[in-house]
Amino acid sequence: MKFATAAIHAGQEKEPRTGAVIPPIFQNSTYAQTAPGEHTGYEYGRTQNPTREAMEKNIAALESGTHGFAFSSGLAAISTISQLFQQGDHIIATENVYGGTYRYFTQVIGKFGLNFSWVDTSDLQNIKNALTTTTKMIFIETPTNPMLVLSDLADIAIFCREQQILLAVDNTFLSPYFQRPLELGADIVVHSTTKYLNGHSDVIGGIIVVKDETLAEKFSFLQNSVGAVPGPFDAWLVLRSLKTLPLRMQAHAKNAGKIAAFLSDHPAFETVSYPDLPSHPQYELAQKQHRSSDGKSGSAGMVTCIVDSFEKAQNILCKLRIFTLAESLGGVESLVCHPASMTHASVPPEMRAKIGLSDGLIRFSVGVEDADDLLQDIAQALEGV
Ligand code: P1T
Repeated sequence: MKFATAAIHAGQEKEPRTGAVIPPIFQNSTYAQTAPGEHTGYEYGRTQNPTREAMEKNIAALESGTHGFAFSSGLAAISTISQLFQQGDHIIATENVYGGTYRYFTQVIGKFGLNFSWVDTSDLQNIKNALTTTTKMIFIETPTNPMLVLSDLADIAIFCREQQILLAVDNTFLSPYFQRPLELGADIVVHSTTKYLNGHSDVIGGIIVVKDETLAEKFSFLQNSVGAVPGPFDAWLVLRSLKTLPLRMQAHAKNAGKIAAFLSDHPAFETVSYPDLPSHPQYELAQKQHRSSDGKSGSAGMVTCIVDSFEKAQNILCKLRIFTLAESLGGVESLVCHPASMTHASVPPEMRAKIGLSDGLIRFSVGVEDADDLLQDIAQALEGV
């Protein structure tokens, strides 16, 4: 099945009693048993839910995986990955990740004896230098939030295979429409489904996808044992949204390309970053790695730019009208954010300085509105800057 067909049909069967075309919301916590231990395969809502299962199977198919495990947030999914490990284990992570991921790794699970090395994973040599005898996983975010730095997944996957360590990839910024890490050799893909997968800014959720039976067993055990599962209605909303993922991703990329080009022509900015701009230092890698399954390249809707002061950034952020100043991304409506004070406020200033996340950095999540309206909105916010 091709991607656009899988987005609409994978994991979904007509409901057997009525023939309902769309899987119903099974809003129940438990299932009747005919005798102790004799049941339909469904015992308890934390362990199994048919609506959640349909959504998990659908995303697993889109990511070229075999098993999906849904969670109540992206961070709940990321925290479940960390529970594969034990005290003394070492993880190499991309130095620029979402602020909440950094906070969880450093301030929560780091206290329980997991050790982290934060490196610029865009250069494989940095990963090699950080490797120790206790390294168990490399955790990559690509493109990074918000600096849009890429890591070469195929190269890193070869290294991980050689060293027999796991490769986990946060694929939130591109969605499986533009990047499928499992096809490039990764072991684990994780998403905040809050973003492009749901795409309508009305759900908080997360998912892990794998294609290895042993990892699938471990995540099935952890999902049930830890219990950070989404409710059926949230699972259903994501499933509904996935049907239009290809259409939305193409529209995000088209609009973002126009906005990135407009911003890069404007003198107000020190830098403008978008992986599909030829000026992006990893443009070639983006062309290779960010590909839909039918061969179209594209880099979704995240664009960042830097002005030389916080005051200038604030001025622009507050003047925008169609772009709403808010955390989050990946919805049909355009958002804008000031990462230093919002999404990455929990990253220490020294680390923000190291990765180039300055107070003048503005992050756009370009939605699917009419591009002319978005460009006009930005143009009026830039008047006098
Ligand atoms: O918010 P939650 O569903 O828990 O997802 C966390 C998360 C994980 N990974 C990436 C790459 C993310 O961007 C996020 C959440 N990010 C934002 C809320 C944001 O505005 O950047």
